[in-house]
Amino acid sequence: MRTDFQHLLVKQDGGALTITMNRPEVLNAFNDLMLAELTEVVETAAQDEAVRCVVLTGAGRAFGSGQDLHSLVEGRSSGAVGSVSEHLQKYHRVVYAIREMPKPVIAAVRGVAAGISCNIALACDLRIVSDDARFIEAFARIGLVPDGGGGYFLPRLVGVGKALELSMLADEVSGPEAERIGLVNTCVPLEEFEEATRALANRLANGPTRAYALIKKLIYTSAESDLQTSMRLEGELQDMAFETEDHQNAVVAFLQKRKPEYKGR
Ligand code: T3D
Repeated sequence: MRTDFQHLLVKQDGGALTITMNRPEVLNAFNDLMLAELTEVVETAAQDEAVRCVVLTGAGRAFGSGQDLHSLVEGRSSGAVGSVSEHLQKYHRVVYAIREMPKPVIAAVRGVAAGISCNIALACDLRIVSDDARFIEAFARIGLVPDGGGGYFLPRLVGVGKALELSMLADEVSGPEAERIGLVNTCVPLEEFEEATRALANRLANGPTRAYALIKKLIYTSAESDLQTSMRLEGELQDMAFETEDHQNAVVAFLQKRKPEYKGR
């Protein structure tokens, strides 16, 4: 995997790949290049067996401030951009890549996550945040609707009523409040954030990767289906999980009263 990106820092530590969006002077707002680079690295990571967990984070004091509004205005005035919905397809590609990634993707959020950056964090499988995190569905502030999958993720995470409130009022949600309402999994003090993120990523990167891929499929599909469909799928996926080396070794390890070592196979 190449690592010489202009707006991303990409670092692999064991099986954990950390992607850092790196435009801190604009709080990691997305321009077209950063979006294209992020898409490339996420799609490459999906295929790379050496990557067993992905962490998405931001450089400096923020996770991300959404679409770069300078680029948006420049694009509009030069007539270079087509319709917004065409532009959004580029964001959708990265959202799909995260959801379809056959391994866990963690959003590690410190500081602000606004607009489409917030919704890309919501597309990830797990969210760990610092207590200085601020989530803002900023769209209504500039007369827009939540995009990048926000209209899909929000009601599923926090319920319809809260989703409407966050989208219409576009007020900030702090890290502790985000944990309380289920928008994120864990909120930790800022001074513990890096270490807690590393520990979570290492734990997942050393886990049963193929089972995690099947779990993603089961949970995301079940959220959209009835009990019968879910249990049918559960059977198909469990057949696959039974065949994995990690499952077979973990059962032997249990019987031998030792800790299993997962290889991701
Ligand atoms: O075509 C399409 O794809 C449409 C899709 C749209 C999707 C979206 O994401 S729409 C939402 C876009 N984002 C926003 O509306 C958020 C704009 N930013 C803010 O409201 C605030 O900056 C924050 C609440 C995020 C953070 O506030 P604060 O006080 O912590 O920081 P700041 O001072 O406002 O920002 C620091 C710098 O970053 C500042 O630059 P300066 O003055 O130091 O030179 C600011 O202009 C810049 N910045 C922040 N957000 C953006 C940005 N520059 C460009 N684009 C931004 N989104």
